[in-house]
Amino acid sequence: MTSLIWILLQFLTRAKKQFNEKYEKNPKCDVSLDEDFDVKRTLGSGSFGRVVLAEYKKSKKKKVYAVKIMEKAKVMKQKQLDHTMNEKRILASISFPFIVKQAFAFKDNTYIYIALEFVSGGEMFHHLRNAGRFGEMRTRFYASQVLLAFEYMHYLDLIHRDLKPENLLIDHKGYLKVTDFGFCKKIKGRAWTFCGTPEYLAPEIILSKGYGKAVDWWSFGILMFEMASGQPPFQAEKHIKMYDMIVSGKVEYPKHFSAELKDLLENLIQVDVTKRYGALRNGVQDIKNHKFFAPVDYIATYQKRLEAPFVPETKGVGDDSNFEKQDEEAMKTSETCKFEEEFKDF
Ligand code: ISQ
Repeated sequence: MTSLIWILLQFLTRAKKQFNEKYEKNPKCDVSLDEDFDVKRTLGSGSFGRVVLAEYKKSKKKKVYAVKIMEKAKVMKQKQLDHTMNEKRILASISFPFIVKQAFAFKDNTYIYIALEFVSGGEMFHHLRNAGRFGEMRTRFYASQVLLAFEYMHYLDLIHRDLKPENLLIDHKGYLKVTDFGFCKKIKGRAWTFCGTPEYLAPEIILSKGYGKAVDWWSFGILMFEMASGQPPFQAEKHIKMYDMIVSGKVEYPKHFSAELKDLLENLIQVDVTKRYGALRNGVQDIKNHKFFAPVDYIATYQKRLEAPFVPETKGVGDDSNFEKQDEEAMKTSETCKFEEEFKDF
């Protein structure tokens, strides 16, 4: 074994031990939205609820967070109780430069809250649509960070299951943070739940087979395709049609893709799981050592020592100008605690 691989294994072994210790503890925070935060505005919303920018009132230096707010009644109605508990517990235990950090998790009578570090550069989705597509150097810069984040997560037995440009934030230095752990799960064997985003679903999920970490490498291939071309490879108005295209695995590669990028994607967007890169005997090494990633210095990337190909414009702590305006919604209040038993461990 070369010494670099040995150092990597030592790093991952220690990271796994630290993660598991925190994961078993599942500690509680004694904070509340009204007492401790000054809510500024909504940054984004989805079926789960919304994310607001909020200033933490109890610190001397100005500190802002992106607070994810989920209504307990909605979580229950959408059968997302287990997913929500997973999200909070995993985010509280995880620590990696390219994964968003959780500062607090708390609840009140109506809602549950996850306060995350505020990542000021905005969603990759927004920058990708503005640029049309990213060049291969920029695609490689972002992909190498997702690659390291997934290597770390998979070693900890975590699958993310919802990789897409909307769930990648760009920080003030131009580096990425993976966010939205709503479908993330700690799992040793197989998973069976149908979840994710249609364009990014692996064929084995669509075909209701038991599936594993390889689904993240499929979506990693879709993400790289979308970054380098501006569009995901499988698109159709009706989901059922899109699913047919996905399970057929026929991909048209743009002429401008380099031979290296095309070769890598042919091995990631691979319907046969026994042939898909990331899921073979050498695991993630087949991807890290692929020709497309040959220019990447993974240590310098991990240490954020490389100059980013694009640095978002940000003007100081709490500048939210990289996030589009959203409709604001009034908060509900309740005299009684909703679903107290169901959320007791949150
Ligand atoms: C962190 N910073 C800005 C926006 C965010 C949206 C969702 C999750 C975390 C975030």
